[in-house]
Amino acid sequence: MPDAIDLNTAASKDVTNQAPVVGVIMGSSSDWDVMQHATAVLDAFDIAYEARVVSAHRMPHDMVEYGATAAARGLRAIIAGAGGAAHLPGMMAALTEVPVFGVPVPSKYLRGEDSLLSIVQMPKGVPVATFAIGEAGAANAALHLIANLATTNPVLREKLIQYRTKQTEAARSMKVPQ
Ligand code: RP5
Repeated sequence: MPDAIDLNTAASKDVTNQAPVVGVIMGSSSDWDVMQHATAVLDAFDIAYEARVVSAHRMPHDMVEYGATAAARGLRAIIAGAGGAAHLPGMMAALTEVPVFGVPVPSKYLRGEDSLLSIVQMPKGVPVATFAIGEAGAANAALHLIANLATTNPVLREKLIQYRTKQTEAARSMKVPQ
């Protein structure tokens, strides 16, 4: 797991001295419990990222600025998580040509079905690659992004194959509880 960080007090988390290639953004620090499953995968694959709160509704001008500068700052992908009226991934996709991977965060009353539908139902022409609600979606967004980067990066491809092989071995060694 990555270091625990307080996104209320930390404007951003930059994991290495390298320029980030992935932006992990979320609508609230309350999304971090879920979104840290994306950054844990990026940590495991040594991908330089930044993690920030960029609320579509509470800080819309910051969101516009983030999207407008994402490509020029060298971001190759953005993982955006939000819950409820989850406009952040879609708005980010509208603001930049950098590919956006959307993670529906479980919400208090509708358990994230609202988040999922808000993120997945994009109008034609402005895509958000949308993943499962919650932790699996966050981790899989990062893994899918890595699979894309690995198509042109043999070192990353080898790491991804090793990761998948370990997963297969773990599944094969599973026993049904007696
Ligand atoms: C959304 O509202 C956030 O993405 C979060 O999932 C949800 C609730 O935010 P908080 O009230 O917990 O800050 O914008």
